[in-house]
Amino acid sequence: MTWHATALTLFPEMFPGSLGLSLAGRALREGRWRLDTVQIRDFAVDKHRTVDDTPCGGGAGMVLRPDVVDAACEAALAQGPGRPLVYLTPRGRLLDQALVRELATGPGAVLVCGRYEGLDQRVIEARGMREVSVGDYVLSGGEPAALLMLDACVRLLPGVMGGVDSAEEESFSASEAPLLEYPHYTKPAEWLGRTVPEVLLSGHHAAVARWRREQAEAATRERRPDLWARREPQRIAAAGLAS
Ligand code: 6GU
Repeated sequence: MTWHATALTLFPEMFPGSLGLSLAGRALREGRWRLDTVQIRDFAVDKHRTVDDTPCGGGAGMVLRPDVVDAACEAALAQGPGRPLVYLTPRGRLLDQALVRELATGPGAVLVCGRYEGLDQRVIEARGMREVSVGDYVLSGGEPAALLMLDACVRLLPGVMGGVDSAEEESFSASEAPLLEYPHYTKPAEWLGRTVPEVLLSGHHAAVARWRREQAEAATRERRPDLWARREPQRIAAAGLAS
């Protein structure tokens, strides 16, 4: 079955957006995945097509009504049942490659995009939505987060990344405590007085591999001490076994 995404949104014109111009867009046109949108406003019940209301208890902003969002979810799932509902919210668990892999290997996802202050908590619970954030910063809506998540999932689908083994070698693919990637260089060998590291021109494959590993470790230690700390225990355990 084709991997099937449905975006639930007040702004369906945002899909596929710039994804349509890239690898993911080509794969979409080739039928390697399917993308639908559901306009939440179509499920409003009153003549003004109201989707939101003021927060109970007071405060700023507006909250999307649970009955309206629930009806939109029902319509999305009718197009493809059995898919997880993912609510994009800064309150969610952080998106990581493990979750991307899990979603990409499943049947697809319904991506619920909030605007305003968000969704009424009751529809999140009643529908068993998985709450996911794409980082510790605030977007004006869930749509850019949904597009980001789609990009990350779609590139893992069979036949999307043209036979490249880069999907395996990259940061965050293989192990649970990955390293950042080593830096990359191409021609010319000198540019604006900056040279390509000597070892990369040496033809010495083992030396290149060693240099890249050192660079990856240094970058991870300096830029992502959180990732480095997660892999330190592994290394110690491995050294202990070796001795
Ligand atoms: Cl998923 N939505 C919004 N509105 N802001 C975010 C986010 C999601 N993830 C990080 N910031």
